Amino acid sequence: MSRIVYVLNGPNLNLLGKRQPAIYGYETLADVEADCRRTGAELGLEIEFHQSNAEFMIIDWIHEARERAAGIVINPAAFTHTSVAILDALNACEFPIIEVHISNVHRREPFRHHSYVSSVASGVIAGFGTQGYTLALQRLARLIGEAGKTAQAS
Ligand code: CA2
Repeated sequence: MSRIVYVLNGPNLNLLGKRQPAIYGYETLADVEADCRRTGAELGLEIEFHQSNAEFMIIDWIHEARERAAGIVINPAAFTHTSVAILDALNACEFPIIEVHISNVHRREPFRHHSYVSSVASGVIAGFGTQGYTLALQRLARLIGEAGKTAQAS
């Protein structure tokens, strides 16, 4: 069974650590990637880490993950609140999906309170800073492990 996990990041997250540290902290996206790779190694997961400002790139990575991965951690950034296309792509996946937001979106502007992605996510993490990514990987490892056990038992 696959142990590949895609960690996908939406628009402007390439600016992490370089602007608005009061909201998003001081860690850069490269730091987040290193954290994910370290945690992934501890959990026996192979990490495919990507960021794009283009919606179609994120959709293409979801399609790729659908063919070869065991799960997705996704911070769709602003596409969270706008993209039916990303929701449709995620709906075609049969593995667990964890939605991550660095900030607590529910404490921010009302337009950030609705997420298209949450309806297809196994779980949502918001407001834990960049630590949310490693928490999401820990949960995903548990869910993937459980799926593996069920498959073996049946
Ligand atoms: O809290 C999150 O992780 C968000 O997904 C971040 C998105 C925002 O649109 C969502 O509502 C919540 C924005 C990502 C932009 O990241 C920046 C980082 C540093 C400087 C500027 C933007």
